[in-house]
Amino acid sequence: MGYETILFDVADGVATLTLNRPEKLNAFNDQMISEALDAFKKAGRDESIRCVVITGAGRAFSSGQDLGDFQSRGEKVSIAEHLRHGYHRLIRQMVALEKPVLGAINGVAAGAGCGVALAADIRLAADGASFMLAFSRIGLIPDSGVNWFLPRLVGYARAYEMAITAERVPASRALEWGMVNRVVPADQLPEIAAAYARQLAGGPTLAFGLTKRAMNRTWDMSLDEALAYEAHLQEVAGRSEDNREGIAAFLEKRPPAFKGN
Ligand code: LHQ
Repeated sequence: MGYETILFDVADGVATLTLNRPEKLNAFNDQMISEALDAFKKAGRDESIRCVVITGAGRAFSSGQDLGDFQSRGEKVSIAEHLRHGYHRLIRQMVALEKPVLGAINGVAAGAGCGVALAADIRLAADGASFMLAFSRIGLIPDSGVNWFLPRLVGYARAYEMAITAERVPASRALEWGMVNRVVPADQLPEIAAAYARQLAGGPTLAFGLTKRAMNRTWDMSLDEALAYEAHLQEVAGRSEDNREGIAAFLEKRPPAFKGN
């Protein structure tokens, strides 16, 4: 599939997906959603890809749904159907991908763009970036996973306030609240994100993926269920080549050479 609304670049074990409609602040139209979905599928199938970076071209990460595009479809369109067919598949794909997904949040992440940013596993933000639940400004509720991700990250009161005020939360506050892992100078974000992603791509990818699965699935389990589930996944990780390599490297006092399996 040739892409027109995203860039997809693979190098050094890292796939970088750049949302690329900068004149619309990378608002999502159907084509962009389906191209991003295709790119994440590729990242899942290609074993040489061991980390994915998602970022935006220009001054925004993403302004969410392309409102002009959506309005042009007329009154009869079902938002629920649009969500199920598009954003839900993309967000599930990001969470189901058993490789680290690093959000390099270069600018404003609004509406569904905020949902996509929050679906990444780790977020690095440019110092000028911001998060905005723009939905209530147009009389909608948060969607694209925001109701699930955001209260878990920042707590209910902050999440609800962000939703009903639609205020822009700057990167510094997002850091204080735990929405982002790190804030870096805007002009250094691409290099810092790329270096971090390369480091992650050199890690024990199978264990990173199983950790993602463990943390996502145990969230609403009882402690007993969670202990049983992590023991089951640890059995798998414990049979990996990377586990053998990690132990050997430790005993031989050398850096490990993980292959990802
Ligand atoms: C845009 C957009 C945009 C089109 C900037 N669309 N053109 C799911 C399912 C179905 C229906 C509805 O929604 C959803 C989920 C959602 O995502 S709902 C939330 C949708 N997003 C918004 O409501 C955010 C709309 N954008 C904004 O509020 C502002 O653009 C922000 C605060 C993000 C940035 O403000 P500024 O930095 O002042 O930029 P700007 O507003 O001047 O935008 C630059 C251009 O981008 C401008 O076009 P123009 O031709 O005038 O230069 C905007 O019209 C265009 N643009 N967002 N979502």
